[in-house]
Amino acid sequence: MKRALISVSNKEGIVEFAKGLKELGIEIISTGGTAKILEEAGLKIIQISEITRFPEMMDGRVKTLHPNVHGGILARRSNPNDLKELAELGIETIDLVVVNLYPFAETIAKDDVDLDEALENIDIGGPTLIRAAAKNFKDVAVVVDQADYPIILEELRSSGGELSFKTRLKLAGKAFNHTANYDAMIDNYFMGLLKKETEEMFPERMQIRLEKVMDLRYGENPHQKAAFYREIGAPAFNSVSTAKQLHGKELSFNNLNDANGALELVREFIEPAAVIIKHANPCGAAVAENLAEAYKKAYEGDPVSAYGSIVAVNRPIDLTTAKAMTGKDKFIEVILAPSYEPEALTVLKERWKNVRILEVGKLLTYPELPASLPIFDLKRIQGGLLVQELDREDLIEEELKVVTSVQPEKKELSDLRLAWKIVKHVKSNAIVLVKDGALVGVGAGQMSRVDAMEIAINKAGERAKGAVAASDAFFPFRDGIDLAAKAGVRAIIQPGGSIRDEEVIAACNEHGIAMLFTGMRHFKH
Ligand code: 93A
Repeated sequence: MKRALISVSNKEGIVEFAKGLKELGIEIISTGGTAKILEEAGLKIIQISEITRFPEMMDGRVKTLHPNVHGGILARRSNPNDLKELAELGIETIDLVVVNLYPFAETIAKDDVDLDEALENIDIGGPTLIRAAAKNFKDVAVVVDQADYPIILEELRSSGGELSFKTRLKLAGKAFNHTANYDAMIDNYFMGLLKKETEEMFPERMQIRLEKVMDLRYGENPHQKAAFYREIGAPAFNSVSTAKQLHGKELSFNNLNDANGALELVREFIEPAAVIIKHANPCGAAVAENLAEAYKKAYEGDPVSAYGSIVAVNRPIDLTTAKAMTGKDKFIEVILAPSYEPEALTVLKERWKNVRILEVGKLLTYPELPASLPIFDLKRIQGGLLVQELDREDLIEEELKVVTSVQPEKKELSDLRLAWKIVKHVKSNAIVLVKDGALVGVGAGQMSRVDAMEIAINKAGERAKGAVAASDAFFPFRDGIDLAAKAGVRAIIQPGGSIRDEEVIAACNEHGIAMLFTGMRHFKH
């Protein structure tokens, strides 16, 4: 390796890297801003204009786009003709290309960005350098990620200035992935502009691009290989993908899925709330005046199922809450909270060596999530993904109607609202029973609604008396209502819209149950 071309927007770590290259006897060619930084650090470099014999033009729009550069990168070292042409034209080979691109993502993430600023931040020369070097990876190495600087230096030092075929191939793959993502981001931005013009929800080429975060030990089952990918360019707000792990074993595939379910449910609440998740469905959920109380009420929802659960809360965990969580016979797999008071964290860590403790930062509630971009909900099917907007709707007050002659009491009304928030996060067909601000029974993922009702009632046991129920979609028959009445349920909230609504409402009036229609269903499959 004799010559490197360095042209980077993000200049972090570049001086040390360039120094390392120089020590190995590698010459450095560089563009305007990068050259300045390197020279200031006392490194002797070759200006790009000395290579192109052209000044950088039009505010740098054209600086490296030149045959003297690209010939030097693209020449096949094993092809005598390529080398002869280079010699005749007085072009020297370039063996290492170090580039990171104009910060397009950061630019368009700003609130007040205008089109011209966005366009100026579309890098043309950079991707061209990267793609040329990656194409010719048999002879040239390309570095696009500053995290690779130390690794590259290490290998160069130990090998006497060469990089292995495998390293070059790996770098080249990463490089093409990088430019592909970069272009996809630009496409998304343009499609977003077009969307504003046409008001189309999902423009034709809206791209979902994923970037690997890490390999997972295994998938849903130990014989399935798996990895965790992050959606590139997704609106940034606190979620499982951005959470910081403070303690415990590595998160598993199922942990991540359940943790996501827990966080998305607890995001619903404004008052202190705790939710307990098993297999992506809630088995406990409660609101109270303080977090410790909310946790205790959530736990009482179904203490048996809470063993080995995922717990999420929407307030910093204090000592009292931590103590309540770590009681005898309790076992929690994952805890998610905006933050932890130091002594609470100690209690949790000491109780379980392996519990995964995640800090998610202040939780945004559904109405606070960024409204301008769609937040996607992705569902896997074989060979593809189903893409929809996230279901972030709560009750629409104008749509909410009492349809029975029986009116709900004030306390029932607040439980009904709570039940409606919870049922949205339960797999369909879903029925939940709520009493005194806490979930007391769940029927999840059933093929018939009446079965879901029966399971919810059985779970609630005695507590069904005086409880309220929520159903994620309409009741097709009155059978579910009859069961609820027998168990002592006082009020029901559901979307309505069945051809048998009349019959269902009549059943409620007969039993003295109040019924509310929301006009919106919350299927979750
Ligand atoms: O405007 S460009 O698309 N035209 C070019 O010819 C070109 N060559 C490199 N941008 C170009 N670059 C980019 O400049 C690199 O990708 C890098 O991000 C940046 C480094 O510029 P400087 O060294 O002047 O800070």
